[in-house]
Amino acid sequence: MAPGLGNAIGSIYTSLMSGTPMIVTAGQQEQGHGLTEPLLYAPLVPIASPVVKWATEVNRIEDLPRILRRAAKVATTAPTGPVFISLPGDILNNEAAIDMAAPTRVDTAVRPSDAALEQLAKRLLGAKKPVILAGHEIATSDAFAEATALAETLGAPVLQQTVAWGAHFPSEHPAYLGALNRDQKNVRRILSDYDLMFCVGADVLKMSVWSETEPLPETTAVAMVGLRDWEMGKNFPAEIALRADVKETLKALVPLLRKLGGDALAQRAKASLAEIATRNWSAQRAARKAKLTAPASEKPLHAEWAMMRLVEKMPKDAILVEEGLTSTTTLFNYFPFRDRNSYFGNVSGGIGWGIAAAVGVQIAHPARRVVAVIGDGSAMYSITALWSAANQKLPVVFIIANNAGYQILKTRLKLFHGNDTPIGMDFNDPPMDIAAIARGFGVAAERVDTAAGFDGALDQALAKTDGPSLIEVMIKS
Ligand SMILES: Cc1ncc(C[n+]2csc(CCOP(=O)(O)OP(=O)(O)O)c2C)c(N)n1
Ligand SMILES: [Mg+2]
Repeated sequence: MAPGLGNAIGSIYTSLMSGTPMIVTAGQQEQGHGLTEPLLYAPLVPIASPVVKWATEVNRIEDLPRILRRAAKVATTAPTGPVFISLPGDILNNEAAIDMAAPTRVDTAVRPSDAALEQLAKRLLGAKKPVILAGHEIATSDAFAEATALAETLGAPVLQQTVAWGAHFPSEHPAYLGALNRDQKNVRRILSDYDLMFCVGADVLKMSVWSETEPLPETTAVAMVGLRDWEMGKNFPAEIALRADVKETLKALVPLLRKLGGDALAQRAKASLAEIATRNWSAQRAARKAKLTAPASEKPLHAEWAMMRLVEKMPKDAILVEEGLTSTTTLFNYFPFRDRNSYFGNVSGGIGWGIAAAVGVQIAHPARRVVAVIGDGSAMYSITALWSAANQKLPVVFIIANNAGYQILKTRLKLFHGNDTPIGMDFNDPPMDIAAIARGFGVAAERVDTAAGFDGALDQALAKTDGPSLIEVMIKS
């Protein structure tokens, strides 16, 4: 129905951005009945169209096999994404003997031609100072090993793409410097050190807020490989753009680089990696940790300390789901991406994703622990998913960072407009008791506001495996 689909649009928008191969269905009024404009009616296909790869309505039950097979093929073919099928009531109530026919899957694990690979290899070897931009296709094509081999072979530093919504490169690898942020000036300053940016399955400098500054310096050339040609040259011209699978390409490219580069490349790469190691992600983490002191009696807690402690206490193979906004900016200085499923973040910026996402990730990875860190404001958009976690007895540990408001909006209002009197962005009248809300959904929950309280609650939550726990941690903005 139209209002139901409307409610789902924010989530479908997010799945379009993450390329989630998904078939979304919605029931529709019976064909003909819709014409009378009953309650809950509006044409569904035009509502869904802007946020899916393909949207259609079933008009005859005999068309179902063709439509379902096509929907599955479209959703799973790179670039993957959601599709939508509207199901009128008369179709849902109809019956027919149907042959579902056989599925079609398009194999996109392709590599570039030999000539294109050689051109790319020579361009990379000819660069004075190349940098690798690691994107989400490294995760989706399962190419951590190939991507680290590329960085080691070239001796090039690795930056994660500006919307770092997944684990796209192992943080503790010596070549890893961290993620680029979405501050155009900052990104431009960082990239101005490099004469070539090799984008590996990455979005090219996707930003949030307008700025007069272009994030790509004119002196940084772009080479790209990945399955999404829409991204190539979309905003910045790419000198080399290869539509191909990241893993297959790197498997062929790395040996070619070694062959063409020989001993000289090996020497240069070794020296370069040693230099990068002095300022890489691990070095930054050590320096940061050394400066951080435990806030013995401070209330509420500093977000950075809470994030550092959380990472210390999380099991090594735990999966982090994150929608913490201002409370989690420092989390990524401590939490290392170890494998491609170790982290899931909000790709679209549409808040309300986190609690529901944690439920989905825990169902997808029953053998691993899911720890979800979510802002108080964001939590309110899909708070009902706590009930689903309880209903499914999922051992998710939810950490709700309560700073009593939409802190990021307050910060931006001040930063961009000099306005220090935000309206409607505080949750202090009355204050929200999120632990009580969670208990109302059947989730074991506790509020903490001290370091010792946070430690104790975390130990208890991690020890509980028969259902979800929630820790509401009071955070200083
Ligand atoms: C669906 C949706 N509605 C509104 C917004 C605008 N918005 C962006 S951040 C934010 C507040 C987030 O608050 P919270 O989760 O408490 O994090 P904090 O900023 O306090 O760290 C809002 C309302 C959005 N991005 N998506
Ligand atoms: Mg908040």
